[in-house]
Amino acid sequence: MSETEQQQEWTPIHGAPYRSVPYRPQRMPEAESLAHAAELRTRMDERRTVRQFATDPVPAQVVRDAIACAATAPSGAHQQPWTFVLVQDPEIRRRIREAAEHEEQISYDGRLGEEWLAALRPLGTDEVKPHLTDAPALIVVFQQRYWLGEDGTKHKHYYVDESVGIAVGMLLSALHLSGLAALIHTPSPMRFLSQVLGRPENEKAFAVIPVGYPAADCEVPDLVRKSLDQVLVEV
Ligand code: IYR
Repeated sequence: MSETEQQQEWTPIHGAPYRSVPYRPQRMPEAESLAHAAELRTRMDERRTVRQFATDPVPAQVVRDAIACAATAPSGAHQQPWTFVLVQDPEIRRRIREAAEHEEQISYDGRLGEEWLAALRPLGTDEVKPHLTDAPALIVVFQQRYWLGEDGTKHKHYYVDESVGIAVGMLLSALHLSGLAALIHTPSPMRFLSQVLGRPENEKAFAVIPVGYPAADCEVPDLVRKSLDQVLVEV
């Protein structure tokens, strides 16, 4: 067990009462808090979704640490209903790309519908997905819809979409703040990911996240983010 991992192993004991422990983080002085918040806001605004990746390797431990950050996310009933599969093997990335492009071809040929295709046009996306093989790492995120007990009993998980969505948000933030670029890719349907990666039946693919450095000639759409005034209502 590495130093960064917790000493105590989590086990799925359903219904066990929680033991409370004191939580007394030192209160941050206001000036420090304001400075951190302003800096973080600037850093986060620099994040861009990247679709053109350099093939250079990334430090795997940075990705593992980002996944560990994601796994600190809050979750419904603290069920932590996520599995992150880190794929670096080029042959498996090739198989994922092949299957994703097969599905995307059908989607872009009309399965998405004209309204959806029109919404995507400004982004310039299509069925060709070089990022799946160019990026040196893929994180395939699975939701655990339920927990399968040793006796085969299914234990339902709650707020799985919300929990995994929050974890993925934290993952994207951690990757960005650690200097890596990422793309949240949602090939649809995603069943092929369970097959290629041999995941159990309680897991459902949620997203594929290529991770790497932007290509030397990377370009991103000239997007405008909503201003704070447009997204914040104060009452
Ligand atoms: N899954 C497709 C389509 C797609 C959908 C949305 I919403 C996007 O923001 C981008 C793409 C694809 O990955 O191309």
